[in-house]
Amino acid sequence: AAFDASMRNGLSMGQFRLFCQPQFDTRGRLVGAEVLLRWQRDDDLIGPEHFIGFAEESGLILPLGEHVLEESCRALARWQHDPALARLKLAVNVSVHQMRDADFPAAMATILDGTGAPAGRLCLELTESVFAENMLEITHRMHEICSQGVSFSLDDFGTGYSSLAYLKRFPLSALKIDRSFVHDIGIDPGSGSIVEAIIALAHKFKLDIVAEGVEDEAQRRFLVKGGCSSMQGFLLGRPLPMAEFEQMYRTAG
Ligand code: G
Ligand code: G
Ligand code: MN
Ligand code: NA
Repeated sequence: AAFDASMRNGLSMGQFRLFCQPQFDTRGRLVGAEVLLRWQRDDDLIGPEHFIGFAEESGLILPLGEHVLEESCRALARWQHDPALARLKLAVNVSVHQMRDADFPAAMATILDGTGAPAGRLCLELTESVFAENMLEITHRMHEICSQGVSFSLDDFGTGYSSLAYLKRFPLSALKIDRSFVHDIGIDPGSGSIVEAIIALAHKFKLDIVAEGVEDEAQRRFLVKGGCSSMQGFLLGRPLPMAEFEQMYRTAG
């Protein structure tokens, strides 16, 4: 409860900060970024694994999630004025609790409207846990949001409650290969085969594919050869505070 009050206070004080991790295509061109939330509590920078679960239990995830979407859309709107940033897509993690909220599509529309963000540049990342929800309700909500121009990707693909049937039923634009498979590419041939199978599956379903957790050149080469369209990881770029990300990748001069 004390942690809860502290989080609530942190949200009102603007302590939840957006970091951006760059994403690149196979030719090494910057194509977008994933937004990763951090809690700057005095001198401590706290990662999402320490607070998202609590925020979900307390319901704070709804205003917190709106804060993340609002700031992300502000960034997308701002980026339209810089040629190097204007073509980037921004991927935002969305909790299943947000997808359960019937008001979520309307809140999304209000944020897009208020910020003037180009909806086509926003992608919401869901995890396979949404597929344990009421399927009709979730697909309906996804379609409402898609009709605004926003797209969806499936995060941590292959690790959870996945059924290939979902790839057909849900309006998805991309799959993200979980970093555990990428990590094991050079270690265990089975992981390489899983990665190849996921890429083949994505192609069949006409989905883009993003590999996460690319840490070395051998992994990158394997993914490029396998036909993976984009990737992110410490080899290519660490998550940076939004302002530093903009500074690093904006048009020089
Ligand atoms: O940044 P880091 O690798 O520590 O993120 C860990 C996990 O926290 C990620 O897998 C991501 O799904 C989740 N996460 C990061 N930012 C957000 C956010 O803004 N909202 C939600 N719901 N989850 C997030
Ligand atoms: O949404 P998701 O849980 O997949 O978030 C990605 C997480 O992975 C973030 O917390 C980010 O800090 C982390 N991450 C990003 N790149 C790498 C990487 O190359 N290696 C590892 N181990 N973690 C990474
Ligand atoms: Mn993610
Ligand atoms: Na992931």
